[in-house]
Amino acid sequence: MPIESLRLLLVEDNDLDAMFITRVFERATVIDAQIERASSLGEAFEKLGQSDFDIVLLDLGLPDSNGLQSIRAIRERTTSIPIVVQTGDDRIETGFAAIEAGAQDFLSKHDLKDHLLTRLTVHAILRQRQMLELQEASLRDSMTGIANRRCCDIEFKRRSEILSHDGVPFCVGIVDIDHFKSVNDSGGHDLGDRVIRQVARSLRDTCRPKDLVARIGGEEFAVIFSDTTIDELGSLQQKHRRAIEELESLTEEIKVTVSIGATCVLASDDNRSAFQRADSALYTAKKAGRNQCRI
Ligand code: GH3
Ligand code: MG
Ligand code: MG
Ligand code: MG
Ligand code: MG
Repeated sequence: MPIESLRLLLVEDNDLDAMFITRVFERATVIDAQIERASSLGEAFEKLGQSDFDIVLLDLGLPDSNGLQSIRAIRERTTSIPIVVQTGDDRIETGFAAIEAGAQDFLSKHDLKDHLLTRLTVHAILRQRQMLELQEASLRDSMTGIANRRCCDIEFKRRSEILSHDGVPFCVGIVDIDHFKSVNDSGGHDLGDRVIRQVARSLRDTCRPKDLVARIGGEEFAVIFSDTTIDELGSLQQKHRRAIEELESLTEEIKVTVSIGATCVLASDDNRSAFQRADSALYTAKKAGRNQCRI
């Protein structure tokens, strides 16, 4: 993963030290660092409140704080930013104490030149990766691995904007497993969970690459049919319904089917109004006997 730019908060009271570090980054070609300098812990707090940083490079001797106090004080404010400590004290114990206080790494001032760039870049890359993983996890349903409601809301908003700016139509559907309570009742909760995962997989495998399938409730899923008109909607719904009807049964007694209600989204719709229409269509499909689709 390339680091295009590194936002570094340099907390250093010594002008010469600060200049040296700034120059190391200016000369570097692999990384484009934006450095903000704070000369005291107080100033560092101000800057941390004002902008986002990828990393903090912290001098342990500051006019308004000293040693491990600085690390603890920063950690109280933010847990996610990596702190790399630089110290003139070469004893390994000092480094370990810094880690214990909440820093990610420590560098001796005596060999800063050799290690500064690589170590800071590595910490910044690790942090970016962690943030990406967190972001991805926040959009996924942990039980099925497909998108969750939050992801569905974001995609709905995106498609709505494309609809109003460029007139590209789209549709939404709600898929609900039929008589799911009886699956739980007869086969237990674990079997119920397996059925939910099986249905999620089928929906995901049946949808087109441009569509989104999300789990929005216990045994309820949403499909966002991108770039789709009402004329195409019926056959797309049926494709999903049939794929699930044809799934291999997990047990002999249980035949899994779903009902699907869908609607074409209007420019005047918001998330709620569109899904309410899909939900009424779903209700009609249930009342008509289940294992059916309605628009
Ligand atoms: P209908 O055909 O009308 O949809 O009937 P139904 O039984 O599927 O509908 P209902 O909404 O009454 O029941 C849904 C059940 O799903 C109730 C709840 O206990 C169960 N459920 C919800 N989330 C989960 C889950 O994550 N795992 C399992 N195993 N069951 C769940
Ligand atoms: Mg210093
Ligand atoms: Mg100092
Ligand atoms: Mg339901
Ligand atoms: Mg149901």
